[in-house]
Amino acid sequence: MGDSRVAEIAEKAKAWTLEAGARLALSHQEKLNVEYKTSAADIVTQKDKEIEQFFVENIKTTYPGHYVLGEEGLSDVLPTDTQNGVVWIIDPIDGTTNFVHQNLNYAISVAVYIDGDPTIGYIYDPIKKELFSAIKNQGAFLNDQPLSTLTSCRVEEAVICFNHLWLVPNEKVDYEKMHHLVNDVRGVRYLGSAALEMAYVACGRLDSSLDFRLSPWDIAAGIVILNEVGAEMTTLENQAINVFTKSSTIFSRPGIHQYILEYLS
Ligand code: 2AM
Ligand code: CA
Ligand code: CA
Ligand code: CA
Repeated sequence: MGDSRVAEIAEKAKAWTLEAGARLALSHQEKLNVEYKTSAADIVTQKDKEIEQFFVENIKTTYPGHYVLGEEGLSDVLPTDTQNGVVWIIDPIDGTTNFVHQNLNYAISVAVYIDGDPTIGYIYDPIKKELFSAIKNQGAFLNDQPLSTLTSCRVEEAVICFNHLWLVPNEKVDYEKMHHLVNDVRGVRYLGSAALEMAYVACGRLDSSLDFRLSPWDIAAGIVILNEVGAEMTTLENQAINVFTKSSTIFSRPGIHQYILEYLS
């Protein structure tokens, strides 16, 4: 697909993302219906569904041949061959728990993958009005500010991001090794929005972000943005991430990435 066509799709994606964000920021005056998905820690509101529907309707009207993959499953079933065609990967609210409890620290994540290639990514925090964006090979931005290529940092200077479940007995990692890592780094933070955490690695607010179980809509836009700033990204087993499957993930500034992987092995 030519650059001008990509630019046109990116303009639409950006406009819809900003409009959806404005709607979410206003929705705090409304009463939220909180439903459980798999557990009380895994929730969805009517706003998640409304925002996903907003994207699906706009995309289907404007680009009838494009596919949509969204967390709340309001679009068509994706073809098994994701290497052909244009796929929009959307998380209408990433950080729904934060949306419900804090009214902040959540984001809309929108990506466009063209023939399997991570091409367009937007992560928008409508409360801070911060739009993280990238188009493949054209650099990444925070609003109009270009983001610099990430430089390496040492472990004792690193602020890393993961949740409390890593520090208690669990099926994924040796939690005692994680205790050593916690002792060695400068600080640990947990934001509660996987997409924003990736955006924060891209702009240097975090040095690494780790997660057990992310899905395509959590990471698709972040991957486009992180590619543009030279971040390292792998599964916890140091394999390449396949965006179309559920995976454990680490996204980091160079240098610190391999170091953390060694703690996990
Ligand atoms: P979500 O808010 O879109 O569900 C912390 O909860 C982060 O992990 C969020 O980015 C959240 O995305 C994501 N996440 C992925 N799978 C989850 C699950 N099963 N339960 C809660 N959060 C999940
Ligand atoms: Ca969810
Ligand atoms: Ca999510
Ligand atoms: Ca979500």
